[in-house]
Parts: sequence; structure tokens; C-alpha cells
Amino acid sequence: MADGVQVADVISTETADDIALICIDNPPVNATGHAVRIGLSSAISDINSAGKAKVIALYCAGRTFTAGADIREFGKPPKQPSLPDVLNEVERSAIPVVSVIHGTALGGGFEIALATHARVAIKGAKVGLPEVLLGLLPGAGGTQRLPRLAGLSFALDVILSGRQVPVSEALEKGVVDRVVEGAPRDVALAAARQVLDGTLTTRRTDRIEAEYDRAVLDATLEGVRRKAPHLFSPAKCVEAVAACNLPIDEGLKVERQAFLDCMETPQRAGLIHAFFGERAVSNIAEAKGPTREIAKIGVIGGGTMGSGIATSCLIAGLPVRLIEVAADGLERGVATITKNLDGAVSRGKLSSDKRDAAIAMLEPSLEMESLSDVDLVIEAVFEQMDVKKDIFGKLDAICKPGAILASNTSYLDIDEIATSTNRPGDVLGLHFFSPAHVMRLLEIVQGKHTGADVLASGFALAKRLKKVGVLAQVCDGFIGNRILAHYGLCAAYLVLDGASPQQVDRALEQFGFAMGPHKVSDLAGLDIGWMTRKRKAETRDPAQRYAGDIADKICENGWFGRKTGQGYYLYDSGAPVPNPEVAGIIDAVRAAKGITPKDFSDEDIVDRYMTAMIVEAARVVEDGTAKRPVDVDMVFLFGYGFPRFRGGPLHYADTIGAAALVERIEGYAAEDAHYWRVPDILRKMAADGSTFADLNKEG
Ligand code: T1G
Repeated sequence: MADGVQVADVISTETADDIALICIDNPPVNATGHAVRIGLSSAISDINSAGKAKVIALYCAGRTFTAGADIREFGKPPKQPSLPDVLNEVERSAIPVVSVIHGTALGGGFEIALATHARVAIKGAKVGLPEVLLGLLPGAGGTQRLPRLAGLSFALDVILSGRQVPVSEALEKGVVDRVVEGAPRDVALAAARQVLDGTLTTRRTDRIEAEYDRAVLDATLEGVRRKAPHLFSPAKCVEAVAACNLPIDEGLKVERQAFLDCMETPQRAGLIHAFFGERAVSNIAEAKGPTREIAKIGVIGGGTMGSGIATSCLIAGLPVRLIEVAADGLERGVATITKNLDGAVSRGKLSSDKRDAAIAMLEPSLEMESLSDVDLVIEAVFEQMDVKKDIFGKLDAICKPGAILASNTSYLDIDEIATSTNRPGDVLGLHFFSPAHVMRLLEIVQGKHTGADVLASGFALAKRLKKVGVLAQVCDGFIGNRILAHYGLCAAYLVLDGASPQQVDRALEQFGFAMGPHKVSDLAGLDIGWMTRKRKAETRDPAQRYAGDIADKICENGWFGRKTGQGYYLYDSGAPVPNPEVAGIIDAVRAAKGITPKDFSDEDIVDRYMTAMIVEAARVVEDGTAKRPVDVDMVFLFGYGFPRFRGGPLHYADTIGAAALVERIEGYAAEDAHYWRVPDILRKMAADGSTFADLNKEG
């Protein structure tokens, strides 16, 4: 028994006619948890001690060969035997061991195969070492055995990319010996017989001389430092692989130490939080239960969002009827969709055949009446309530009973939209993020009358589109945009009070954001924020310090960012350069407001910006707009370019601690007590020592 798991339940052996079969059966992905390690070690040892078998064949039950170590064990005290030790026993087995790979042999799973003496793959399988995506490195011999089998460059590519390698490619590289068809156990028996009759050669990986090229390693190290300056484990991967010219026991020691170095980092914790979080957000009651069939979709609006949404649905194999009010708009929509699909093909994300099939499933129309037979309509038109209510009123009359009516609105009240229909139970929000055929986040907004099956259908659609569906309740901006509105103020206050836009951007890019907030605004279009400020002008809280003066003046010049060639930056010479005119605007606004600019350190900028994000994120959890902290984290990882290795704003908050955050906010409140207020939830956590991770467990 190990961790409540009977070893016999996860490992079984059969012996007959000189052949011993070992089967790992540990659903759902045959992870090499403690019981599996104990069982595999015992099986190898017992078969060798019995001395009857002349060959061992190792395979897995279920849908895949083992997908690696049990990630849930990470961060807990390690339990013996470790996987590296078990794999040394496999490699040093006097009886040759052949492994049979099916599904996705990843991480420690692929490392098991590398430690066996021959590898037979079942057609369609993939192998890979994705540890770097978890802030780790292959810690069970992968950095030592893969270079020996397939050469330094291929090993570095696989280990640093974390990509899944089709076994057809692995065969070419000599990593697998055969690619066959059949069921794993049958293939295992056949492979064992081929070893016995000499038609399948076995060899110990550790006895193969690894090709070695210091120049390749040095160039690779320079490359990873340049490409991912924030990440810790890529350089450690190279360090471990660089030991493959040593005797394997020494190389494995270097690998082990490098692995343990990675295991200790907050980056490993953040990336594993992201891995499980991506799955947790749809692992909720609202995403389960009966759904309505969605076989045909209507999209209203051929603008950027509507075209992106239509593209996403077409790529998923869903026929789309695209509605526009005028022929030129419809033509633009079709052209944008075509461009999106061609872009997916050129990026290698879509085959040409699938691109053609997608185009064939697109039916443009000027007639809203043509939506009478669709199962779901996604409205993506102008963000004005009266426009949306008019459309939903018409859809109510046109669409068949049971059709789902969704709005892609990014902040408007779904409940109010639903009042323009006689079927509020069929109405929900499906908030896509631009570009909708690329960004994986989908906020699924639950109206107070949204039917349970309609909500579950939203999650089913997210899965079909390979999106990360996150449940959100109705409020201005739902989860992401509501929080963005708050910390966006912080960025504006920093510039009003003394920092430059480029300093704020640089500080946050050094923290890990792909782009700072001013570059993001320039990219999205400064006019969007300008319209929002105007929309909110009449209802703005007078106690709130207005932060839009600088951006307003930039917009009044017609400078809307990339789309006009200038905003906070100039875009006419490739890389963006700070717009020199903006400095003058900033000085003038400060002078008019009587602000004496002060210096901010990059650290102070990051602390303020992140604390502002955490404050509103905490409120969003506190008032139930988001179900749990992890839902907010995933919104930011998949919709807002938050650095994945930091796990998300509330995972990051736990690395600071509630008490420290409360103290920090109270310090800032001395400057602006209205903006800087401590959320009750944070004060409670500071008092009882709980964390956002604890709240996630409460679910
Ligand atoms: N450990 C624990 N649970 C895992 C797991 C793992 N390695 N992989 C998947 N699961 C859970 C997952 O959380 C989900 O649980 C269920 O299995 C189905 O997964 C020593 C140290 C294999 C391609 O990084 O890439 O080995 O939500 O929804 O879409 O060097 O899972 O149902 O409760 O993703 O069909 C390296 C990670 C580990 C592989 C299948 N291995 N897994 O995808 O199903 S580190 C990985 C995947 C390591 C060694 C090092 C995918 C998949 P629940 P799923 P899927």
C-alpha cells in the first residue's frame, strides 16, 4: 500500500514461455506515483531473481503509456524509491526489457521508455519531456539518455521546447525502434517474441556514447537566456544535458541536483498551479450535467471579434452563419475570416485541407431570419445596450425554441439584455478575447435566469473550441475587465505622479509581462479607453481621483496607438519608441494639477501595480463574481498575458502573504484612501493566516 493505493492495483505481471509482461494500470494517465514506483521496482527485481523469463515487456493499460511523475506529489516530501533509482534498476536488468508506447509517453513516462532496452511505439503515439513547462527538467535520466539515443541537438530541442514528438519522428531519430499497430498487450507479446528470435535488437542506453559539442551547448544556453530571461529551468536543462559526456552515474547526479534546484523555485509552484488551474476551472458542477446540442452556430457581426469568433468555431468544425447588416461589412467579415484561417495555416496550426473545409462551412448572410435553424447565436456587435437589446428582441422571434442566445459583450449586463427576450433561460454571456481565434480564455457569464443546461453548453462549447472556459457572474467587466479597470488606474496614477509610461512598461516587462500596460493600450487602441471614460463620466465616483487627463489629451490629438501610428509610442520605425510629444502632455497635466513629480523605483512600480490587481481580484472572489481564486488566476493567464510562471495574481499574492499586503495597502492609503482600501477578505486572511490556495481547496 502506498498513499492509500494498493501496489497490486496499479502493477501486474504475467510470465509464460520465457516472456514476462509488466502492466502499469494507474488511471487516468498512469502517472508514476509512489505505488507504481514500488511495484515497477519489485516486478523487475522479482523477475530477475526468478531467472525464468528471458525477456520483459512493459506496457500500460488505459488510454496512454505513463504521462510522467504524479505532479500532485510535487512540493511534498519525496518518497522512496525515487523514479531515477527505479529506472536505473530497469536499465541494469540482466533480462532485456522492451517497452511499448501508446498515447502520450511524457516526462517520467518517456524516461521509463528511454531506460528500457528497446522501444516499440503504437502508431499515432507521441513522446515528450514537458518538464520545462512545469518549471522543471527531466529528472529521471531524460537529460542523459535522450542525447545518447538521438544526439545532442534533438535532445536539447525536445527538452527545451517540451513539445510532443510524433513517434514517426522519434523513429527517424532512433529513439523508438519500431512503429506498429495493435493493442498494447498484443504488441508487447509480439515485441518480446521478436527479442527472443533476434529480430528486435536490444541495447542498454547507458552504454551508448553521447555525441558532445560544447559549442552547441554554449549557443543553446545563450539562446535560452535571451529568449526566456525570466525562467530558471531552461538554463538548468542545458546544464544537465551538458553532463551527458560524463559516465552516466555522474551525469545522473548532475541532473538530479539541477532537478532539485528547479523543484525549490516559486516558478515551479506557479507553473504547476497553472497546469492544474487550467483543468480546475471547468471541473465545477455548473460545467457538468445535460447540455444542448450545438451543431450549427450563428455569429452576428463581422468585425474583428465576430470574425475571430467565427474563425474559432470553423476551426473546431462547426458550421457558421455570419450575419452583417450591409454587404461591405459582410465582405470584410469573410475576408477577415479567410485571413485568420490562412494565418493559422502559415503558423502550422491548421492544415490546408481543414482550412478549405472551414471556409466551406461558412455561410455569410444579410438576413437575420436565416438564423431560424441554428442552435446557438453569438452576438458580437457594437457595445451599446440598446443595440444589443434590439438584436436579442429580434432573435427571440426568429430563433427556434431551445436555441441558445449569447452575447460577446465585454462588460454589459446580461440580465438586462435577457429582458428583451421571452426566453431569459436561453441567454448567457460568452466573452471571447481578441484575437478570438488565438486567445484561449472564454468568460462564461451566468445570468440570473440562465438555464443549467445552457451554462453547461457554454462549457461544452469552450472545450470544443479548445478554450479555457471560466464561470463569471454579471457585473461591469465580469472578472478580467473589472480587475483591469482598477489596476489600470494605478498605472495612470504612477504616470501622473512621476513615472514615465516607458518606465512603467519596462518595470512590468521585467516582472514578466510580455507587454507593459501602455504598449497594450496602444495595441488595443487608446480610443477604446477614451470611450469607456466618456461612458462612465456621468456615473464616476467624484471621490475617485480622475486618472484620464493624459490619455484624453493623447486621444484628442487623434493618437490612438498602433492603428494611427502613434500613441504612447511611435510605430513608424518597427520597434516602438516613446512618443516625445507625450512627455510634454504629461508635464502640462502635472503642472495643471499642481503635481510635483516624484521618483518611483521599478520595484515600487511593480508592487503598486500588482497590489492594485490583487485588491480588485480579491474583491471579485469576495463578492462571488468569480467562483474561486484559481478562476481569477486562469482569466489572467489565458486572457491578459500574465506571466505563467507566476501562476496568476492571487497565486502570486500568496507568495507575498495577506498580512504584508494589508500593511502595504495601508501604507499607500496615506496618499489616496479612496483608491487604496483593504478588502475585507484580505483583512480576514491576514488575521487567520489563510491563503488564496486555502480558498481554492474550499472550492
Ligand atoms: N500527474 C498527475 N495528474 C495528471 C498528470 C500528471 N503527470 N497528467 C495529467 N493528470 C491529470 C489531470 O490533472 C486530469 O485530472 C487528468 O489527469 C486528465 O488529464 C520525473 C518530474 C497526459 C497529455 O507534464 O500533458 O514526469 O482534472 O485533462 O487532455 O522527469 O494530462 O481529471 O482530475 O490533461 O487527455 C511530466 C502532463 C510530469 C504531462 C493528457 N508530465 N499531462 O491530456 O487529459 S513531471 C506532464 C498532460 C515528470 C520526471 C518529471 C496531459 C496529457 P482531472 P487531462 P488530456
